[in-house]
Amino acid sequence: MRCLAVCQTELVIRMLHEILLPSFEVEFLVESKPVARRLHEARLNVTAADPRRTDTYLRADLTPGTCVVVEDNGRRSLKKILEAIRDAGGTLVYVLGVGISHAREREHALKAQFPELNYLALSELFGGPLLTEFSRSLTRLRVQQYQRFFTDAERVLILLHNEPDPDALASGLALRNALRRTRQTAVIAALEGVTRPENVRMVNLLDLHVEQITPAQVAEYDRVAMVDVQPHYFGGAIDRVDLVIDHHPEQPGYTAVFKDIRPDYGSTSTIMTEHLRAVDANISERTATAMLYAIKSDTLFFNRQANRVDIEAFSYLYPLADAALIRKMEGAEITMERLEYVLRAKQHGRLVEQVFCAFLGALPREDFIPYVADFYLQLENVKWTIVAGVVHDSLVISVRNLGYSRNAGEFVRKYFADIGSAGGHRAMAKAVVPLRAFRDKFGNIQADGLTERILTMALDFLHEHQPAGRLVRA
Ligand SMILES: [Mn+2]
Repeated sequence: MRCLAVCQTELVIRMLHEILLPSFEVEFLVESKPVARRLHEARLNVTAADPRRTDTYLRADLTPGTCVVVEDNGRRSLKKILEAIRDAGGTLVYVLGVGISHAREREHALKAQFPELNYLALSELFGGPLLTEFSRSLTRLRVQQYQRFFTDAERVLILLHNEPDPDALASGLALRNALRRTRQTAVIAALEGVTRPENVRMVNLLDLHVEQITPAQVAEYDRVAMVDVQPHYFGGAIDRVDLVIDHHPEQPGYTAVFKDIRPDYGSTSTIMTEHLRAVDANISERTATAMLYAIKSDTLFFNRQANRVDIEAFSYLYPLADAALIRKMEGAEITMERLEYVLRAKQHGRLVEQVFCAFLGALPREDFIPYVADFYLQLENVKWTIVAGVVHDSLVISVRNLGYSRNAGEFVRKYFADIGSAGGHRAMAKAVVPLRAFRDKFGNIQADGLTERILTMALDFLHEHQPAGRLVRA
């Protein structure tokens, strides 16, 4: 393809020459004769001519298929140049903003007159990769610091939250990799082990080991790290931690020697991918597979709370991972007993204004509740799901939405933060409330009235900021 570049700045010309040359036939058009001479001596294909004149382009054999790049350094003559190009039949026009502080306004002003042109700001083209590089150096510094801090420890503990999920398991594995340790020298553990079917399946397929320990045993380790969780989660049971890496909102009230908390990340595995990349660590197929699966499952395959960094980590890990194994792990989601609760929700649930609400009664395990909430969110006409059930003596409530309506975390905090634990993100949230506290606040509601009561709360909440009838619409 042919490319005609209308430029004034030597640096821009040399840069375009370097970038475009292998794939384009590039010709430069400059106004200044001395610049043209210098570039000509450097063996660039350059012509000196007046860029504001139509015949300049006619002489240059401009066709509609020629890609024209015009440097914009803020000079007034730009419009004259663009007019001349248009009059000579040029259609593929790219304006390259160099040192333009209000690039978007500039673009709007130009497009009013030349709707076809494309505007690219040099700062935007370079900004992304440059910032990524710089933040990678920052991350590298951080990782090297904690690597050093952990280096002389004999026994390291990597502590996960109870019932470790794929993200916790993968992050634990990744941290052990970053610390360059083995199963013997860095123990991955939790206070309560893995029981949910998909987590069990991941543990088996990837041959992971999660040790179950007591809070007292934490003292037996020289260094303690937590991933995918922060100390407040353990309710004071663990009073010392050296390193915390997590993507949940930062909690106050604890000190750690090193912290890397990034609540805008979709998973802790995304943070760990950046850590490993920053120090050029070798990522084994097993670790890559675990992390890829974790990013997929924590972001519901990018359906909730995912951003550019998660997608970036995903594409970095993808070639390193075993995709077939991931498909196998995912197959474990559906089990007969889970289907029982899906059916129960169908019988007792209500769907009003795209909000699905169901009370499942007493349950032997908590994981049925978020499972059912996720399940019904897949339905065509559902934008919010709120599923509750009683586990031991607590009411557990899972909230999901499609992420573009009101905040699920705000909903549970508004009604339940004063009587239990309540928190979460925009698109997913959870509350755990002792039954007695729930009854004290909301009255002695019987099982059949509970679905209705919670549904009313949800609709009240959603109506607060939006007129009725226009609820949660995409
Ligand atoms: Mn997570």
